[in-house]
Amino acid sequence: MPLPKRSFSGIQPTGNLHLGNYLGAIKQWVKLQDTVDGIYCIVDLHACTATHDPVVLRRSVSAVAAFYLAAGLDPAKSTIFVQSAVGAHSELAWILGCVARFGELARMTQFKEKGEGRESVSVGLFTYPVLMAADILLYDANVVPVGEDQKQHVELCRDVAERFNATFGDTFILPEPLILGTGGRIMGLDQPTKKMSKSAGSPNNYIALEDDPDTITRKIKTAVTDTGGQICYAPEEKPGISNLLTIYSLLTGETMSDLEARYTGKGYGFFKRELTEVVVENLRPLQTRYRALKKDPAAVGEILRQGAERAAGIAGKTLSRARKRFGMEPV
Ligand code: ATP
Ligand code: LTN
Repeated sequence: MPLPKRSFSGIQPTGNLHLGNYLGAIKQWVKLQDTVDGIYCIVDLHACTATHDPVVLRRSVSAVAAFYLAAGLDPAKSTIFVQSAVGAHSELAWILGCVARFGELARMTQFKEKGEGRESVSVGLFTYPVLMAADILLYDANVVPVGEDQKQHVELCRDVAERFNATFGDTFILPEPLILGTGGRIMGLDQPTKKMSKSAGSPNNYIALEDDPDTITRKIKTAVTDTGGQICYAPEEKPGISNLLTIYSLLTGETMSDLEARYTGKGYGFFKRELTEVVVENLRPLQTRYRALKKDPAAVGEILRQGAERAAGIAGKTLSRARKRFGMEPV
């Protein structure tokens, strides 16, 4: 496959970023940035699909931006911006909403999971994947590096783009999801059969990128493991230890078989202490950069402003192409 030219992805500013977000998404973005034009968004419009506090939302936007930078996204190589700063996202979302089908949105598992058991859900939560399709298509993205849970949304984006192209003429590039084999789905520490999630009920579910060493130690110590006590990678039979091994392997680059060989005959307690060390040491430089960036909100704001300017230039061209094809040229 020829090298992808552009990558687009985003994270919702809805809470503490965690290891799943880092390993499943952000770490991939950083890896891609020397070979691909990366555009990375803080998707605040998506964050409003659940009840939100405007003040907390603004604070979370700054925190996510600082984490993108602290994790290694370089504004000289990648474009970083806030979704609501580029109006084209909302406009294209309306157009695509008239092309997407109610039935296909109703099949989205994220909508079903997030809506489950709630008395009322916003229309925005239902149309969420249409806005996500607009995000991706506006930038002619070839690849979308995301965690496994977003695969269905990227596939929907392709379907909607294909339908638009077939009906109104070639307009959009069809994107491919880019998902890590292991690591595309980091599981919750307290419930290793479900994905690690910032909206999980308990903070013991995730290791937040901001967690201090004592908190990380406590969370790994209490992480659910499996019966038997062997340290081997078997996600179906031993989801707890397999998840911890995945985290270890992704952070150190060591293969699963090397890790299994090294920890044969060692107990869970020993393995967990070594994993704690790995997590703490990997997060330390990121946290140091994060704290420095938090002290300089003007610098982060300027990076976001410049990012939005570049993003708006690219998005504006795609939007006017789509508008023309859709019959919205000025009369
Ligand atoms: P929420 O649980 O509130 O929906 P989230 O933790 O899933 O939030 P998102 O903002 O929805 O976070 O996801 C941002 C990116 O991180 C996406 O690419 C998503 O696929 C990825 N991601 C989220 N959780 C995980 C996980 N447990 N493992 C791997 N990747 C993940
Ligand atoms: N739905 C994604 C966030 C998101 C996104 C995007 C990811 C919104 N727009 C465009 C990739 C490309 C999520 O992680 N929940």
